[in-house]
Order: sequence, then C-alpha cells, then structure tokens
Amino acid sequence: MDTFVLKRKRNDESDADVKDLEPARKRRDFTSSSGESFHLCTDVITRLERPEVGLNVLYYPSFMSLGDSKTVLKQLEETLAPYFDQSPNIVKIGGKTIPIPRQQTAFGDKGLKYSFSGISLNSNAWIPIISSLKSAVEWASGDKFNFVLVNRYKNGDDHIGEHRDDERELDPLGMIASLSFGAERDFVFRHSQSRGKNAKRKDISPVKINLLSGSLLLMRSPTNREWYHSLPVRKGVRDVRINLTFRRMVINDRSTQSILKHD
Ligand SMILES: O=C(O)CCC(=O)C(=O)O
Repeated sequence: MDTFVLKRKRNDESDADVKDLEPARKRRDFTSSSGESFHLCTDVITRLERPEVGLNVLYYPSFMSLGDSKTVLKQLEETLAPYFDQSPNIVKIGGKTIPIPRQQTAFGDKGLKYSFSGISLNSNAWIPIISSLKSAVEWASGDKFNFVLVNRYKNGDDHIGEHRDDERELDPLGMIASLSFGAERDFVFRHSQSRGKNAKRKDISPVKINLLSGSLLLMRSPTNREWYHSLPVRKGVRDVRINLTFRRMVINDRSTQSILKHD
C-alpha cells in the first residue's frame, strides 16, 4: 500500500517521519473521579492537515505516560468486562450471521444508541473511569461529548473494517476524539474517492498512523465525511488494546438511533 506513514517513538522528536511538531504547550495534572492522579500532556502534537482533501486530524502521541496508560488499561479491563459480556457479539450482513471481530460497549447520556449492521448498542450510564477519561479528552480538545463507543481488541486478529462514523445523529461538525490504551496498532485513513477499482482520485494516498498506548487522536470536521478509517488485522500483535471514541450526538425526540455499516 502506498501510504503516507506517521510513526513516532514516544518523546523522540528526531524521528524523521513526524511532521509539524510544536514546542511545549500544555500540561495538566488530572485527578480522576476515583481519586487517581494522571499527568496529561499535549506538548507533542502531530498535525495531519490537508484541507484540499478534507483531512483535519491532530495526534497527541504522549497524551498520557506509558505508566498511566497501563494503569488505565488495567482499570478498564477490570471494570468493563461485564459490559462487554452483555453486548452483542454477532452482526447480520446480507442475511449472514457474522461474529464481530472485537468486543464493544457504549456509554452516554440517557437514550443514546449506537446501531450498526442490524444490531444496536444502548448506551450505559456513565461510570467514574469513563467520565474521568471524558473530562480529560474534553480538556485537551476544548469540545464536549455525550457518547463514547468502546472497542476492545483482544489481539491483532481483532479489527474494525473500513468505515465512516456516519451515524444519523452524530453532530456533523463535532469532532471524534479517539483515546487508545494497550497494544500499538496501525490506524488507516483512506479518502472516499480513492477507494475501489473505479476510484476517481487514485492520487490520494492512504494515511497510516501507529496509535500508541495513551495517545489521543482528534478527527475534526470534515475528516469523517471525506475519509474512511479502519484498524486492520495485525497478526504479530499479541496484546489487548482498548479504544474509546468520544462523540457528540444530536439529541432529538424523534430518534436517538445511529446507523453504521461495517464488520
Ligand atoms: O479502535 C480504533 O482505533 C478505531 C475505532 C473506530 O474506528 C470507531 O470507533 O469508529
């Protein structure tokens, strides 16, 4: 795949592949609602901005330290196991029943739902660890979120297929904030017009980022309209990864349902 690759080593500003690093900006000590204190850092920022093709992404590789991200992963594993167990583990695509290649759960304001490929996940009420992470992400992004989808990948076989987060109720101008813990995994953006045999824009290369544990990725408008994203299979990866995508849903009385189609 001809990709524009962003790969960085934590705190190694000499990495030649990294574009547009900014000098130190913001740091903050953060006490979670369960009393732990974490150090948040947005000093290092990688900008993936190509306005001519609608790419508008910020990546903070060391938003949380490796130590803190390990602590959070452990807490998430302990706290979320029952939530994952209750969630559907199959989807129906074209009349076929297919196992979902990861575990999922969702938290959010009352009544919000996430639906894809014929199944739907009701949002659970906010719990302390998830609320703390939401506050941390709101601080860094300057945006507000009312819903989070949590994906758990047990190893590199688990994945998410190429898709856009095009839920009907997703605020189209809101950003999506993606927080990762555990195994490093590649995350791939592909422009909507560069896909398939009859692609109109074969000249637009995919963009691949190696998402680190404790990193934060902000997908800002119009990225999600113009680009698909995926977390491909990576056979060599043995460890668990948990990802949280914070979103802002528009709440209205008629419908609180969102629609997504991917494996
Ligand atoms: O796990 C990831 O980094 C991607 C998750 C994702 O694509 C989604 O929640 O829509």
